[in-house]
Amino acid sequence: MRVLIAGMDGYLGWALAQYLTARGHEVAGIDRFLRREWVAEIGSDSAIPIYSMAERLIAFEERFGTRPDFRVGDLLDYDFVYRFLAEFQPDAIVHLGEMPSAPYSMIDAHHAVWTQTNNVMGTLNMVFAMRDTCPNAHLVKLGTMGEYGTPNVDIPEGFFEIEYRGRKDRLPFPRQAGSFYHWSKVHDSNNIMFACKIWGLRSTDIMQGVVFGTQIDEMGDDPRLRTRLDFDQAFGTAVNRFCCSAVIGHPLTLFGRGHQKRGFLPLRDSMQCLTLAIENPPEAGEYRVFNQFEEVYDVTELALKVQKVGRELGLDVEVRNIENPRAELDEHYYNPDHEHLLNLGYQPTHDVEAELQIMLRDLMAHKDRINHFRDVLIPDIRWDGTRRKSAFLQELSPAR
Ligand code: USQ
Repeated sequence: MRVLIAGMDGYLGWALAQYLTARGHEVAGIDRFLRREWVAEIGSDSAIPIYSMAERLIAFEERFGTRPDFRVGDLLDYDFVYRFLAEFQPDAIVHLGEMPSAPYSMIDAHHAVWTQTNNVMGTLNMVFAMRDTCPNAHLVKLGTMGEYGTPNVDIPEGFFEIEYRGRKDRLPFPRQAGSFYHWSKVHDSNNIMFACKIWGLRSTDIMQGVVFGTQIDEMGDDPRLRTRLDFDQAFGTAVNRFCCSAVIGHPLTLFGRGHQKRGFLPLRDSMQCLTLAIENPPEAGEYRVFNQFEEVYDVTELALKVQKVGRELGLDVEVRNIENPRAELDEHYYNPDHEHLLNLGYQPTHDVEAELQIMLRDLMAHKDRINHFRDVLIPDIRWDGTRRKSAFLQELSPAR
């Protein structure tokens, strides 16, 4: 299939380009390299060194015998999106090209407005360009499990049957996102659902959990094929942060009581699931929702697993609860469905500890690099709009 990846330079996009090419798909890519700029703005860098796109593409061709048709461009530039879609005529578009950080969107008005403008307008440009150039293509849109929030009832995959005042309907399950970033994904979902309804487009909206992992097998040993791995307070996800902390002897930071439950999945499972969605498109006019995660874990449970695996590798790993900079429940019910991908053949990686061991070994090779940026492990972006650190955080990093 001809697959266009928007956001090909990112954590998922660069891995997906390799995973799909290795399976015989023809890949094209778009990126404006904003992720590199955002992480630099936070004062950090990827723990795993990453190369320029020019160097990446040379390595790609050496390994796979072909390279993606890659263009530097902005999804907010409608003419650019229109022209590229018209020319490439994709069978599937994987839209990963959004600002992905909840804390970044909560810094101030500027960051919140920017996040929603970038994410919502980029997706609108994408669906309009699809309508006018490749209406039969399949839009695989990266949403987030965070769209649902943490309701005190089970979470279905997008829709649920409801009986209200004696009448029944199948309606979108209520969304209760927890940051302006997560709300941008809700707005995208609504716009895509509407575009499918009125224009007959087809889309899979992926409600993905929190991803962790440093590599997939397709990358081999070539450092130029490795994907980025962030650990700063904004762009680092929980387990990736825990592993980087473990490597440099920084306490693993559990926010609040640390009993937030989320769906987590290794990077290699994310690749498998996205590929299953691409290879099994919905009908024309169908908008379907997949909840994409391997299993639900409590963040403390994962921190303790990192501690255990770290100790086996000789690391001195401390786990500490700190004041939660976010406004979220840290003790709650959480039971989302995730049948759709399993029905398509998803085989989850159940050995989380083996994955953590690979991660810790990979990251131990970059200990000095992580240590250099260690201050970014400490969260000071708070949901109440202030940027201050608690006494405990001052003790960890008095310099900031
Ligand atoms: N957490 C800690 N300590 C940390 C970092 C996070 O306890 O050092 C907690 C957070 O408070 C939260 C949970 O771990 O309750 C997950 O936090 P996260 O930063 O790993 O994930 P989140 O902000 O929810 O966002 C990430 C990705 C985002 C994606 C989302 C999927 O950055 O793009 O949409 O995971 S989900 O969480 O299912 O909404």
